[in-house]
Amino acid sequence: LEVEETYIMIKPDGVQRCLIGEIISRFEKKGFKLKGLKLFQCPQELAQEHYKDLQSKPFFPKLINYITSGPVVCMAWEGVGVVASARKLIGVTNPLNAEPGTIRGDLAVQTGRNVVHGSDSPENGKREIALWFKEGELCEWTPVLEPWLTE
Ligand code: YYY
Ligand code: MG
Repeated sequence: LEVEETYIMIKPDGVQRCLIGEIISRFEKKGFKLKGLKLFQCPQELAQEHYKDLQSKPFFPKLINYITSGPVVCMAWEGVGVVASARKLIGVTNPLNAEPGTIRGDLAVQTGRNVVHGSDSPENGKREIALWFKEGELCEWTPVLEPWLTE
């Protein structure tokens, strides 16, 4: 397993529902390293670029409206196997099918309001972090807890 980066985003419903702290704390407690964090009003064009693979889907316009309907919280997280692990913490796309204990399983009821995004591959992790963060917005740092999380 390799050190990877993933783009995690609290969607506008998560922000409006006051779930920012709850969601961030799940990744923080797990032991991944936070490298970037901001509250951000996403412009239409960025939402379209982020979800460009879903362009032809019938729900695409609704998805773009949802993601741009209020501020989101953008995060970059780093760790060994972080991409797949974060997807497990998040749970499957439809919150009704998401396992209890996952973010979507615990905190959401509909696919169109599933509170959080996570990159689906290390390549997309890199692509999405580059898309949502500017240079100088990411931090390289060594958490003091590192020796207690990794050997
Ligand atoms: O990666 P993940 O967010 O779990 O699902 P995707 O298949 O990438 O879809 C992105 C996003 O699109 C999903 O989180 C909600 C929305 N969506 C939808 O509104 N209706 C669907 N049938 C499928 C996805
Ligand atoms: Mg996806």
